[in-house]
Amino acid sequence: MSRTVWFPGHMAKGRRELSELAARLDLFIETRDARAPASTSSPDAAALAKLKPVVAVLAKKDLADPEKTKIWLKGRTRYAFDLRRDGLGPLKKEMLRLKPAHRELRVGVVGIPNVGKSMLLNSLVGGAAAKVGGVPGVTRGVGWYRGNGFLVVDSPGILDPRSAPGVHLALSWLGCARAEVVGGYEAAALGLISFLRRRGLWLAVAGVWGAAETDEPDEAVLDGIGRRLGCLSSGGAVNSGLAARRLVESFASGRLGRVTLELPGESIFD
Ligand SMILES: Nc1nc2c(ncn2[C@@H]2O[C@H](COP(=O)(O)OP(=O)(O)OP(=O)(O)O)[C@@H](O)[C@H]2O)c(=O)[nH]1
Ligand SMILES: [Mg+2]
Repeated sequence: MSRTVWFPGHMAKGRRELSELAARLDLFIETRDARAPASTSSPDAAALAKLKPVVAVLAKKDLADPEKTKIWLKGRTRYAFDLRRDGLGPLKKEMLRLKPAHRELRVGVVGIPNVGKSMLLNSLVGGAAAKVGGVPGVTRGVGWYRGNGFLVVDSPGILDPRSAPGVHLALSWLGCARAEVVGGYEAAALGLISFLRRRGLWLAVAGVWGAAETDEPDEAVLDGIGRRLGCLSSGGAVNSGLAARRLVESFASGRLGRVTLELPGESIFD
């Protein structure tokens, strides 16, 4: 079994707590990243779905390709939100139609790290109740919050330590897994450059930085980016580690444009 170097104790504990909590909840909301709705699905969703209904929600819609999001919404996924701007009206309506087992409806928000679980929870309860942050691993344990007519449980992002290394590579481009899980920023950046070039998306992304069409190897492309961005060591050579970090972090935060990595039935690593 391949294990990532990043499956900290809080993930193992969160996983145990969630399955124990399931008996006290009416519904799970599984948050995913709209840029890769299949690869960012929760490793626990199938097991939780045997216990309680699970509704999948795509967050970060504003960072995804709008045409591709439309395709995803034609399938089983019904909700996509820019959690920084959109209200959650239709989702709340669906929740409140359910008959709660207790006095109030109890909902658990689950998903992998950094997909927007805490932000979705804050939007549901209407306030900055749960801590939100741009790096994976912000929420460390389960916590209950009160909304208008329901209780919501926030939970820590959980990765599957047994996922194929390729899955973690793609997650590192979206900020859902730390770069060190896949061997550092250079490995993450070279994987990203290779993927985007294979899919004909590289210029759409790196064009913002003035990148041009080339048949050079990926390492030389990263070098070119480093030079353009002024990521230089004291001797004037390109600091490729720094360039790699700038590329991965800029892509993850959406500063390089709206890109969706996969369509239904398609694998990032085909
Ligand atoms: N652009 C954009 N950013 C979002 C959206 N939803 C969340 N974010 C950002 O994504 C980052 C992660 O959000 P969180 O709500 O902390 O994510 P989480 O899933 O709770 O993360 P962990 O607790 O670390 O597992 C933050 O920087 C948010 O501002 C969205 O719809 N659009
Ligand atoms: Mg959180």
